[in-house]
Amino acid sequence: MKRRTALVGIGALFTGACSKIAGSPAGQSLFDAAENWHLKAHRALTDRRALAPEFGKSDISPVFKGNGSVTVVSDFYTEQLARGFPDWRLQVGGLVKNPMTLTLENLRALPQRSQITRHDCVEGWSAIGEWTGPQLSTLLDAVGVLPEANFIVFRCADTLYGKKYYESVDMIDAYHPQTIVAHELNGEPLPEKNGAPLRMRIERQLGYKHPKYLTGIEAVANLDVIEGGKGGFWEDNYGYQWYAGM
Ligand SMILES: Nc1nc2c(c(=O)[nH]1)N[C@H]1C(S)=C(S)[C@@H](COP(=O)(O)O)O[C@H]1N2
Ligand SMILES: [Mo]
Repeated sequence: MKRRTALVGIGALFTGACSKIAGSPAGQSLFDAAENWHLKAHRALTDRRALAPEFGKSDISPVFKGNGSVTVVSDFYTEQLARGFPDWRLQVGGLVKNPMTLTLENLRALPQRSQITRHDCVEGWSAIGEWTGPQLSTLLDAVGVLPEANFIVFRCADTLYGKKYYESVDMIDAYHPQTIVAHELNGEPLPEKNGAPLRMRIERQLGYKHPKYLTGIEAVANLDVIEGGKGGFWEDNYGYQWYAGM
């Protein structure tokens, strides 16, 4: 986290984070948009590094529904799902010193974090589940994110309504302690509908910011050159806010 978060004290967080985003063309349009009362108010009123609430085992929802894509339509996926994903690879690259390609075994060998959290979907449902996996900060520290990088983009294997799913967050959420690359839900390998074999958990954000079927993690300077330019599938195609912090 550590590196970036350590650079900014609580006082500097507001100006530091804002000037970084405002410096990029995508960031500028984000700031111009009417939506940004939410981002600005949220940053002014809350410490974005605070933890999302965590719950007890008895709070875990009996069913954690699948939403959006509930599988990946490809022969590779079907075959890998049947075999426990031996050939699934997570690429970690972009603006980094040492890009890496990781297997599930590699990810399981890292220090793990488990957290029982509530997932809130904008469509009006919530579910509580226990997620386990390495912190994203561990991976980012391992590859060495370059100072030019302002955002982390998440690549997914699925398409939804004919478009590739992807998402992105800023460095505050990327290095947040509850931002993990989850490979387990409730102590079992991720179910197909919930994003097997890998999905992000970014607990201070709404449901659509938690990409499933994860294949890549990419450090970038600007979001305007990625896919539709607004930082995510819902943002590009359906006008959702990029900043969905809670
Ligand atoms: N790759 C991918 N990730 C995704 C989606 C999707 O369709 N594809 N849907 C999003 C939405 S809107 C929600 S609410 C959650 C749903 O997660 P769940 O299926 O585990 O309930 O995943 C998010 N991540
Ligand atoms: Mo959602």
